[in-house]
Amino acid sequence: MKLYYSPGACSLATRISLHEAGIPAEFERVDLKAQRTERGSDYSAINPSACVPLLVLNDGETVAENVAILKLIADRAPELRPDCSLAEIRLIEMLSFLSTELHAAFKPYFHDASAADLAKAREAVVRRLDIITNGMRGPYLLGDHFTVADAYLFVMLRWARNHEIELPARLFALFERISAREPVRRSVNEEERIVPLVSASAGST
Ligand SMILES: N[C@@H](CCC(=O)N[C@@H](CS)C(=O)NCC(=O)O)C(=O)O
Repeated sequence: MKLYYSPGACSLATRISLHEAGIPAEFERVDLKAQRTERGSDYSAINPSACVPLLVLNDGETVAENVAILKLIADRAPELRPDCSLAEIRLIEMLSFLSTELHAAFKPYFHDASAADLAKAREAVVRRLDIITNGMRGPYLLGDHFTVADAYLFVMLRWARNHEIELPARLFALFERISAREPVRRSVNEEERIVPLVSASAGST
C-alpha cells in the first residue's frame, strides 16, 4: 500500500493505523499548498479532492476520506475494531463524528481565519471534546482496547495541544495512553524527522 500524507495532518491517523496493524506501506509526502508530491507529481491529478490522506491499495485502487480509509484498515486488522455490541455501527458512528464534527471544527485553524472565527472554532472544538469525553466507553474511546478511532482522535488531540486548548482530564489521560504506544511513537517520529519538502521537491526522492 501507499499513503499520500502531510506531516502532522489527519493522514497521521492512517500511518498510525497501518503501523498498529503491521501492514507494510510506503509513504509519499504531499505539499498541500503547491499540490506537488515529494516525487514531483501533480497531486490534484492523483486526488481530485486535493486532500490527504489518500491510500493506494496493492491492486492500484485508491481510497480517499479518513472514515473510509480507517474502516478499511480496521476490516483488515480486526484487533483495531471495537468489540462492544453494535461494534461496526459504533465504529462508523465515532469515525463520522470525528470527521464531520471535530475535524470540521478545527478547519478555521488551518486557514486565514479572523480572531473572532478562531474564538468560535475553539468553542466548537471544546464542546465536541466534551461530548467525546462523556461518551467514552472505557480507557480507550470505544472500550478497553485501541481502535482506529483512537488514532484519528489522537491526531486532533495533538492539534488541540498545539493550539493550547485544554483537554478534559479523561481525554488527557487517553492522549497520554495513546502517545505511549510503540506504533504511535514510531509514526510521530517518522513524521517529525521529515525535512521540509521545499528542500526535497527539486530533486527525486
Ligand atoms: N474529507 C476529508 C478531509 C481531509 C482533510 O481535511 N485533510 C486536510 C489535512 S488534515 C487537507 O488535506 N487539507 C488540505 C486543504 O484543505 O487544502 C477526509 O476526511 O479525509
